[in-house]
Amino acid sequence: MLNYNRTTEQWQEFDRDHHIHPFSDPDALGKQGTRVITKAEGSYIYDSEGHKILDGMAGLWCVNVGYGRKELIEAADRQIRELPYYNSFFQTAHPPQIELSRLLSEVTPQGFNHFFFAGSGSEANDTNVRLVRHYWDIKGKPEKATFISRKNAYHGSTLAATSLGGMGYMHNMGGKDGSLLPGFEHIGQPFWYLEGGEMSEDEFGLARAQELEEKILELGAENVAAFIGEPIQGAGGVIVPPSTYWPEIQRICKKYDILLIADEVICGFGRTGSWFGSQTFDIKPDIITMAKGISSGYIPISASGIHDDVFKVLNEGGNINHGYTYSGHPVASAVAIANINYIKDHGLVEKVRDETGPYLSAGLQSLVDNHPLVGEARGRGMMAAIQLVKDKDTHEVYSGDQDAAGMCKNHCFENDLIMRATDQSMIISPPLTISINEIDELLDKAKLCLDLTAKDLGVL
Ligand code: PXG
Repeated sequence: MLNYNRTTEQWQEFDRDHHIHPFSDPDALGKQGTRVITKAEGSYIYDSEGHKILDGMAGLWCVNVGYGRKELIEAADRQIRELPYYNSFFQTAHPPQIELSRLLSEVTPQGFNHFFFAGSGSEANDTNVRLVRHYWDIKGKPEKATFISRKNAYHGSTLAATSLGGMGYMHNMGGKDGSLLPGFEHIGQPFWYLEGGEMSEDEFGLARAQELEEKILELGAENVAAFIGEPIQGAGGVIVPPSTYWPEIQRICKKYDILLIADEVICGFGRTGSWFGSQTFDIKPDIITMAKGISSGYIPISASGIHDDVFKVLNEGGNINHGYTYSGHPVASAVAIANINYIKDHGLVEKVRDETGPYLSAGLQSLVDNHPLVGEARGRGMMAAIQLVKDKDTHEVYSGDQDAAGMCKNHCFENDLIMRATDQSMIISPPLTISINEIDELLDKAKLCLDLTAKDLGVL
């Protein structure tokens, strides 16, 4: 039995001595000590010192239904007793994975009726790479194998997902481009506020989308398999593309016969005020990557949604030589079903679209209007970023020792609010169940931490 009664110091010591953390410097973290999170309820997490912390990040963009929902807990409990594991490799299946596939065909956009399961967003994107290459091979075009993505995109941390992603520091782990596979190319991101220069937002959206056409022509359309993009880039800093961007991407993919993959790992399951970000931006993808909100992070599971037009080809292509021990795991599938039903039964997508999304957005806009550090607030629904700037007119950001976002993140930590720093943006992505009162608390605390940061920087 796990001993829950250790002291914070003991947890920190064992953590330092035995645990390697993701995306962290082990030596620096060991010296700093970790914050030990022991329980959670609703929109709040609690640490081993008894602090009650408002979770403005829903874990890691994933706890869409909030913590402690008995429907999900009971689904796991029942399924682990009934059938804790069985595979679906050798002509077998089980009720949870079958039912989850059916339910996903109901909530995903029209034309998505087939789903391949994995354990994480990264594995789902690896699956996409393999299925897309298989698709083109079946169609007699095996040379159509290169993937185009964007700089500063995040698609996961396996080798293929790292390569799909556009994070230079990830590519360079293991030496220059040491983690970048051949066959993966990257174009500019549609980040108008910091990269738009003299262009209008609409002009810039078109220009960045047209980089796809230039890249396809450079590589030869006969060599390009697919374009992948998050409807709104999440980990990259909640980058909302100009309205001209996605229609142009769509046009180009169609013109050159390139598949379009929408990575909905963050945007999916209500976060942008639609079931999927593709619906918010009217994107018509061929493949959808789903994870995180599919089970609200209660248990690991992900899925690749395959459009009928693509599935028809795969269905005629013989064996799919791909799969994971935990593809469509029964307990994970049962929790995902309970989670999707919870989102439906509580009208969370509509709540985000009509009530809490506009409320959060108005609150953030008032920071833009009134706070010296806030240059822009961007986002949709329950997914937002506050852009910190040194100069609101030129959009110049702080740099070097004046790491405004790093300072702000530390103040949030001390004031029991989880708000992430990405470059010079503060990220907000709370549970979709967050109440209006809790949003007020989030905004009040955010303002307090921005004020403290402004004081540190000598601008207040
Ligand atoms: N696609 C997207 C769009 C993601 O945001 C993944 C794929 C990979 O999912 P897995 O389950 O393999 O982690 C993600 C994950 C951050 C951060 O710092 C974001 C993610 C993961 C870790 C850190 O914002 N997103």
